[in-house]
Amino acid sequence: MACSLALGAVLLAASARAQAPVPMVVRVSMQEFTFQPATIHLTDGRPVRLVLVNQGQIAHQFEASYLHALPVRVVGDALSADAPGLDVIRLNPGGTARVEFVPRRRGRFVFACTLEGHKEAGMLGRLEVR
Ligand SMILES: [Cu+2]
Repeated sequence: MACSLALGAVLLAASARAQAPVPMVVRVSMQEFTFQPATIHLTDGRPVRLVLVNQGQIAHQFEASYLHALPVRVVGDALSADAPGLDVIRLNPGGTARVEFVPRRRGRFVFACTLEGHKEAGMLGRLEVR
């Protein structure tokens, strides 16, 4: 009895994994002083994986108030973390990180590099969630 219950749980886990939607992958390049692309189109409810890559000569950050209170998974060169929200990700030159989340609100939301002077120099963009 206990044995068949365990098997059922395994089958359930396997089918849940098979049905998990494939995330939309968007590569976002960071450099002095731009994000490329500057406009990221997302779909409400569709999982997304942002692949942030710092291709500049100095450190840059990614901050979006949209992600402050949204569950996210961050996977970097040396870590993997699930968090109830994301404040900021800072990447050194050549650094890369993946940010995974499911958009839960439609609209247009600004993101930016919040290192001093970078946003003012034009290093910002927009999440468009439809
Ligand atoms: Cu910057």
